[in-house]
Amino acid sequence: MAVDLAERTERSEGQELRCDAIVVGAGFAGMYMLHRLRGLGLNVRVFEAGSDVGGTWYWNRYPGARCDVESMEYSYSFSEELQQEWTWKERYAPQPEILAYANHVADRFDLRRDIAFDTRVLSAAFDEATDLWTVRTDRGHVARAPFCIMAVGCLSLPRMPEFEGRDSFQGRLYHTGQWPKEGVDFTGQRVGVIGTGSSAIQAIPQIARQAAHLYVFQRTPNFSVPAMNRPLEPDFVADFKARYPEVRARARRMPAGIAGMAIPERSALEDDPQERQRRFEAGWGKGGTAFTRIYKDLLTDVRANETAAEFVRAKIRSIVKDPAVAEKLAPRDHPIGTKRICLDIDYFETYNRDNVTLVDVRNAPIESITPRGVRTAAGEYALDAIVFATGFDAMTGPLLGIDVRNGAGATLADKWSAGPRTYLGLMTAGFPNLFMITGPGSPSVLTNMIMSIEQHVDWITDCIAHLRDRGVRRMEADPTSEDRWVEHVNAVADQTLLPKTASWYVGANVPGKPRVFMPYIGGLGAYRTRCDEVAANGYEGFRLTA
Ligand code: N01
Repeated sequence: MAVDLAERTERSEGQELRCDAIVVGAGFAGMYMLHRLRGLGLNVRVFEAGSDVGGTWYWNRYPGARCDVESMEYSYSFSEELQQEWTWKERYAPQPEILAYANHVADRFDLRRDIAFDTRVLSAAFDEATDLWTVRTDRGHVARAPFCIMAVGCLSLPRMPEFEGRDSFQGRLYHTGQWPKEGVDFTGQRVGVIGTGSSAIQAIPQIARQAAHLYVFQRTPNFSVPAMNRPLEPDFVADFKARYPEVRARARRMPAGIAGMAIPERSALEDDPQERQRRFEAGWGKGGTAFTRIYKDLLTDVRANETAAEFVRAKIRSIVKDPAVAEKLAPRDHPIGTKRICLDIDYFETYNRDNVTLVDVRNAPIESITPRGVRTAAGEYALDAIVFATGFDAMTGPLLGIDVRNGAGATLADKWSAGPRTYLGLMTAGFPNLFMITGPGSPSVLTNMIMSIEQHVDWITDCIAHLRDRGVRRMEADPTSEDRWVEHVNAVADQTLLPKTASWYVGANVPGKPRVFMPYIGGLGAYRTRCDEVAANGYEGFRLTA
């Protein structure tokens, strides 16, 4: 591997690029970063592993893929013209529509000319003598720039469990996060889906409609609430668009970066059971992730949480006709909302179909993949296709998948061996001029990602302008500020029920990954205020070297 890279790098000596900033990734973060840095007059180079823009929405093309933040809010706010000219069709946009939007943005702002597609960044190394980052790609590019910005996404490194015999399977294997561009036709096939996270819960009802038979291999049942998706009425869209300036201003200050998500004031324990039932019914009927925000203490008090959890379990029992299947689908191992709550369209209803079988792989685990299908402790299931809906090495995975080294040759992987350490999720001490967009320690995955992305990109752009105007060559996080921030991130998380649950938020889904609650749960509004204060105080907590 190393020899191969060295050869390719040598061959590409002539292609060495010198620019002002390198951006890794052309999803929503990389695209907006490019646009903003161009605005500063910088010469920017973006490297993207996919063949086109879109990031998450480029790769996750599985049937049923849809965003769980409402479309009117899950879109860029930086351009009034853009938000007026684009018209979302449904409450929750499906993946093809979001990808079309990403393409529209790329065309409208002429982004592609600075993006190298089909190009994976392999390494990034800082040189103390020149204050330059050198980035190498799998296509032999060697690019140097004073700034390197990681826009690699939080859920972009798919995770495939190492089942014995995986390569022996004679049928087709898919991962939801690397879905074939041309789509997949499951008509007449026996299909197995491994996993019951957000991706599976969206894909299962769609696959069940096509397949001859669908086997769902479930290890842990998940809480899901109905999306209550619907087409958007033209009047609603027009009114929303007219109010965009105030909606966006509110969203920027809200904890989840969503204007329409109210901050609850009541405790679930203040209401009697009838009133709670009424409120949960109303939330269920409305649909959406706001279900866990019906009461202020659902994510902080186990007893309050249990009232919502039991409401959902009762719903599952009322939807799923076979009581034994309903019981298996009812989550009991974690408080509701401490794993990312799922939104579905007919998920539980799907288990009433004759061609769907729920296979419990908690009690009878998957032992191997065989040439014919999946073997569990209870027997073998013959399959034509297996869909891995097994998630991602979240947040740190995409960053550590790149060999990032500082001037002393120390790697980011070493620095983060006990878990990620950042200051504000924007930089990590010892790695100057390396920025992360929605990095660990920032609100990121707990918020409307596009709002969080815009906040980071705007902050980084202002920061780079500040450094340039003052002739600062090097900026890095101060280790003490970083320690304090990491403590703060943990302290805020510990006030909630989330860190105790074995979720991808804490790295529990990847064997051997350090157990650290990675995102910042203090809310986007409060976080934005902190970032703005830091900048206003001359980038307090960072070391700036002229
Ligand atoms: O992945 P996941 P995902 N044997 O990690 C199972 C976002 N997203 O792709 O819980 C058997 O949640 C695993 O079981 P267990 C969203 O933030 C958003 O679904 O470890 N099973 C679990 O059931 C989401 O949270 C949207 O016991 C195994 C599943 O695989 C995040 O992406 C849509 C296994 C993985 O679930 C990730 O979601 C989709 C094994 N060895 C995704 N290994 C929307 O916006 C893993 N599993 C709507």
